[in-house]
Amino acid sequence: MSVEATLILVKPDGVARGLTGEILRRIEAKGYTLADIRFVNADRELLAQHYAEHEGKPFYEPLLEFMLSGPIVAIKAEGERVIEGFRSLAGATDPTTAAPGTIRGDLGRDWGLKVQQNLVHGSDSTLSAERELGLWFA
Ligand code: DAT
Ligand code: MG
Repeated sequence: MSVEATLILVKPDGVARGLTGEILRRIEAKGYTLADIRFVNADRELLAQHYAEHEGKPFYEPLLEFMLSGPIVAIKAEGERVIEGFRSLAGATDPTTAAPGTIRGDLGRDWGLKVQQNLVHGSDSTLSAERELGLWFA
């Protein structure tokens, strides 16, 4: 058994499009537990810490601008191998190529929008999960 906790974010596009419920439904339907949830208007400082690994990349500034553009729903989800499991539910980073059946593949749009508007974030390792949960659920 390896019960883990992960940080999931419904990004501003997901909240604005009214997809929070659908995303929560998929998390719960998979059998994961919602351990904590909050509505956050993130500031630059929080986002800079959250996306520290991407600082300096060409998409970093647009990514931060996008994440500042509206409210975010932050979720602490728990379950057996939930870190890997949610990444699998979310699908590939680019919604255009994300597999059908995934959140990004089914619900992500690409009509001139940017890759960063891909609905959700999920921690990618136990180390990042711990770090990110500390930032969003301080
Ligand atoms: P993921 O969210 O799948 O873990 P990531 O950690 O590599 O992807 O990147 C973080 C976010 O940055 C991602 O959700 C969307 C944005 N992003 C990544 N690569 C990008 C690119 N090539 N162009 C535009 N945005 C990008
Ligand atoms: Mg990532």
